[in-house]
Amino acid sequence: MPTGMPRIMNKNFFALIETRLAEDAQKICLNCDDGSKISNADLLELTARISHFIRSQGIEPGERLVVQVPKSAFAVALYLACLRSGVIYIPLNTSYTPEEVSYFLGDATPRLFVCDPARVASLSAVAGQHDARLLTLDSDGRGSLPDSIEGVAADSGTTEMADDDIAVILYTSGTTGRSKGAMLSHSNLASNALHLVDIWGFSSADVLLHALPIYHVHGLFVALHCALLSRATMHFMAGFDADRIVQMLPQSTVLMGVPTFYTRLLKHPDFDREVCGNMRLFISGSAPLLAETFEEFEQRTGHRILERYGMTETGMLVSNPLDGERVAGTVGFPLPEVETRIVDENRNPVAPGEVGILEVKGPNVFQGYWKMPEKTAEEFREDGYFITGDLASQDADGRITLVGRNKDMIISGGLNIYPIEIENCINELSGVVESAVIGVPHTDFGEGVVAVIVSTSQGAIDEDQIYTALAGQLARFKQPKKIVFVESLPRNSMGKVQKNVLRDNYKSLLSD
Ligand code: MLC
Ligand code: AMP
Repeated sequence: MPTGMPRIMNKNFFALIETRLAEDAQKICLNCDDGSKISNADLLELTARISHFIRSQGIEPGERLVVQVPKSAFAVALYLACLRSGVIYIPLNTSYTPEEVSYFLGDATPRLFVCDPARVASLSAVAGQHDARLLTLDSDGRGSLPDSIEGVAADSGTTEMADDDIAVILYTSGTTGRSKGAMLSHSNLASNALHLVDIWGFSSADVLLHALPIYHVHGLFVALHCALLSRATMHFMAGFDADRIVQMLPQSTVLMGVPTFYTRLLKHPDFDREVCGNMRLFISGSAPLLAETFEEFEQRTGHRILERYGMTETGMLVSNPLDGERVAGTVGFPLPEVETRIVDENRNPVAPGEVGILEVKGPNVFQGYWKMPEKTAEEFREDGYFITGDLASQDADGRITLVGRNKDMIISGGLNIYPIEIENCINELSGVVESAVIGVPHTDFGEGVVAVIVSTSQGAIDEDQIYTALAGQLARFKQPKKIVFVESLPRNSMGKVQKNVLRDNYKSLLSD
């Protein structure tokens, strides 16, 4: 059990958050971009009112609430209210199309679906189709959900939860093109959050620049939980804006971001040692941080970025040390209670320095994929280790370096994209014989999507027609940044498309 884990019977993660926030009720928790300041007491009160509303709708613990809303203090309270009432919270990327949202509603069968009022026209039919009641919430905390809690009293009590009860389902793309809902329990969240607060030295003196979206592990769990449990104040920003970050850095102590945050900051003319003078820590994760970014950052600011590694299914797994050597290109050491091993294809442990597949075990590892017991079983070994699909090596001192992925996944600006989902959409278009979607180096996003397409005949389909067709189906970040037409795809003797050849052929297409 991590230090600081109180011996409370109710394993509802909200009980822990509430205890921590209540210890300094007047402290500012969220310092929002619109100038509003939300204290710990304000947040708890809003949470209790939303929770009362959720319960009054007859929504029982274990039932689901799906949200696709812009970032706001109200959205944070909505998340906490779900934890509090035991209702499973399911956040969706705000750029998902109605077609994508329809899949998630069909799979999760939520009682309530909360969306941005600006999208009601395109989403109300989808909600109706899946029997979900539709409510709205915008970036200013306005909408039919806030209207519904007008005058609603704060309820008392936090629903009793056991260790393995599900708190959140986060959808993650899959190798089959079908998204899987990773089920995270209350204790998965609590154990990971408590360890991160400890190992990164979070305290109530911290001011966290929160510029990440709150629908993924990084912004929702890692950043938010660290700040809430330590009673740090958050500068809560709608999204990443380099000008705004530079402006707020002198009043902050910690920034968490994907590597694109850091490469963009390095391009900012006013980003220097002086504006970083009050900062104690820059943390990077979700995608590989290039050694050259690490080095340039240190030269410019004097700070060595702390890189860490994690996954939706597991929360954070490995981190460079707060005190101790942070080595560029490595992700550091396993977190307390996280067991790691690196194995070859025959499942035998590899020698130090050798590359293999990283497998992990610990109290942070998820409870399985929602309604997919077979898929869940495939991803675990008999002895309970979860197969990450990441290729890594570990040196004799225990330090881990990620060297690639065993899964056909692209990470663009910290967002994961599975090529098969895009290939399936392209292959259905008339005029297309087949396609191969690859990730190639991208100056801003680290990797960018390129679609290589074979058409039935020259001119049978053009780029614009493909972009138009994909626009209705796929979120913007998944759409190819470039399309290339070829006569045929390179294949090996087994007939498998050689994506490595394509990646090599087009490696300079999206970078300077
Ligand atoms: C935006 N676009 C992207 C993109 N983000 N395209 C590819 N990849 C992305 N990540 C599109 C936009 O729709 C737009 O398209 C064009 O690219 C330029 O957009 P922008 O205005 O420059 O983008 P911006 O809004 O500034 O967003 C970029 C970003 C954002 C990097 C700040 O993507 C972001 O916040 N990423 C973080 C994602 C994250 O939280 N990952 C953690 C996952 S958890 P057009 O054509 O319309 O102009 C995880 C586990 C772990 O992985 O270990 O943490
Ligand atoms: P997700 O499925 O969105 O949770 O993304 C998890 C994946 O992101 C991991 O399996 C890794 O492939 C990748 N990832 C996370 N952190 C890092 C990192 N620091 N360096 C390289 N890849 C990372």
